[in-house]
Amino acid sequence: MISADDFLGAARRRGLGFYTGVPCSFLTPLINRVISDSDTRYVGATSEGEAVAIAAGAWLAGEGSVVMCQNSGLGNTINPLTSLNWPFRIPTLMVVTWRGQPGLKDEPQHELMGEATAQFLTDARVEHGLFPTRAEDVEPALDAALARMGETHLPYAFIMEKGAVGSEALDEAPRPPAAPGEIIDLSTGAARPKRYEALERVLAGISDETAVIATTGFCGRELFTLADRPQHLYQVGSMGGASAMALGVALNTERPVVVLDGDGAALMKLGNMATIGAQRPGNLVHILLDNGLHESTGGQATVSAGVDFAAIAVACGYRKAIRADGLAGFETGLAQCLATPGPNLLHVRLSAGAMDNLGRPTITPVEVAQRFRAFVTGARTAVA
Ligand SMILES: Cc1ncc(C[n+]2csc(CCOP(=O)(O)OP(=O)(O)O)c2C)c(N)n1
Repeated sequence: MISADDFLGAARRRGLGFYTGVPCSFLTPLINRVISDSDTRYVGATSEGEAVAIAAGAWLAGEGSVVMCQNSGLGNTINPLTSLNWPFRIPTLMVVTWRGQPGLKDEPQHELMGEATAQFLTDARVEHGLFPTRAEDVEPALDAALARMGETHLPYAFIMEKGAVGSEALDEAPRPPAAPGEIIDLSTGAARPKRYEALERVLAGISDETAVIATTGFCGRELFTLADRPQHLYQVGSMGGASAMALGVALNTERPVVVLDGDGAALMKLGNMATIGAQRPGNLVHILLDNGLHESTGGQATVSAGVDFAAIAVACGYRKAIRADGLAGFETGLAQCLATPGPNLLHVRLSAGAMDNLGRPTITPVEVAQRFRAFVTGARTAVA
């Protein structure tokens, strides 16, 4: 057994200070210490997949990041691990508990995943080893893991057995209730714009200092077709993960961060909005391009017509949520979102239809990630 500080201190000396995840009883001491220690930052995620995307965002902003989760939550990580970390080559350290370890008496719901944990990680291209349980093994284990992450540019997981870390009390300050956010309705019944027309207005309305993350499908392809710039991240997979990634970026940079989300994607990971509202990054603007469709896959309806995203955002803790239905309102709303501290949501209802000459990013995801990271961290150096 080690103490939480044995691990956290060694990790901190190696640049790992940003933690996110979902708790597990095997992880309790480590998580409790991360939360209690003012030198480490912990973002509680609503799902393990969201945590992987938040950690990826932190890495894109130059911060070493760690995801902590139960192995039963690995299923929630498979989409971002395979379609975000792998294609973009984003390394994250993971601490995954081993509930249902063969030979250990555990609950029936952990039996199958207990047998499958290592293979599951292998299949997701996540190299792994046992979490160190002797103090003298911590630094060599971390060095080996980080060396592999440096070589592969992929995540590495420590599999944590029961009782690996000695107990720690939780010293968590109660979260004060957030000042209520404001809903501004700029809807006028004007003709609904198309997504690319809104994207043109975004490009015209944001500063050159702004980092932009575009959700999967036509959104990123249209953004690339309109303009390809180092501050753009075209998130080709990990549907629903764009806003979580943007949160991870926003919490680790002083740059403005704009995320371009789709209604289908936002609905897939609605919990992201609760985490954004709780973390309240002042530099995050969440633009929801709502065409009521899964347009990129053939135009099947989403359920967004009955969803009041502005009300959800404010209920989650966003500072401001603006509704717009025409280009003029969209432009005004964007300016207001950028001018006042966030997180702010701009929800625009769009008409269907993509650009005629729709391209696909010709730059690879690896190049996109490296270029974006250089852009974001450049700002941090300048600001410091
Ligand atoms: C996990 C996952 N499920 C399904 C898909 C296939 N897919 C790609 S884009 C897309 C539609 C996204 O809809 P929305 O966010 O509303 O954006 P739009 O296509 O309308 O611009 C779907 C279903 C995917 N990429 N990932």
